[in-house]
Amino acid sequence: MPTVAARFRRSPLLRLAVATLIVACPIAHAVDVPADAIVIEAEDGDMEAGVTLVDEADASGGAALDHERGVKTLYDVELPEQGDWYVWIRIFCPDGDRDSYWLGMDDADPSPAEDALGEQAVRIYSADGESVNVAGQPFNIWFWDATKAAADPRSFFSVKNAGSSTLWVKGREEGTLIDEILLTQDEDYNAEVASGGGPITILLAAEPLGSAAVTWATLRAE
Ligand SMILES: [Ca+2]
Repeated sequence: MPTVAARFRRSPLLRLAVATLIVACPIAHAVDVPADAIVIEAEDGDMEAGVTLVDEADASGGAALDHERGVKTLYDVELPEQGDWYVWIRIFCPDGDRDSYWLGMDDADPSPAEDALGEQAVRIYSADGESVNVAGQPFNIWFWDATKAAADPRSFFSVKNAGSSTLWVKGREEGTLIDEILLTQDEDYNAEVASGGGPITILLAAEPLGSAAVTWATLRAE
């Protein structure tokens, strides 16, 4: 009795069928990320009232979040090093009135900082030339962003102490969707270019808080 693998090797038709299936399914492709990258599903955080879970086929995990203005989702992150952690988010912006988010981290200094309804945060919004998939300002398309205007400095948190910290997303313009968050100390890493705007696969099922953050280095070591 030939094994399934042997049958597979012997059958060009079966191989073609499987290849077609793989191409046909919207499986997130492997994306290069820095070894220290921490990838977080937006919907795996601790959501305050006023956060809406949105079913979204093009989002990682099939879901994204919408936030009323001033409402937060919180994430427990374990940062192995102090220093500057750059933050990227995968967002969907319907128009210029719904195209921004604030992000902050407790016990860390955001840069560039601004007031987010009483707390210091970075503001990330869609701007010309930020998506690799469309010219002009990216509306109605998922893309990764780390800045205000495309040429502005990338947003980061200056973290004083390694260890457990609370990262948060705060709604600024309701109707802007957020899918994933990525943290890395690699200033040169560009999540939009690396992913082509697509989701970055999360290989481990994340659980709300405590284990929401999974480092790529950890995954690769397993
Ligand atoms: Ca998601």
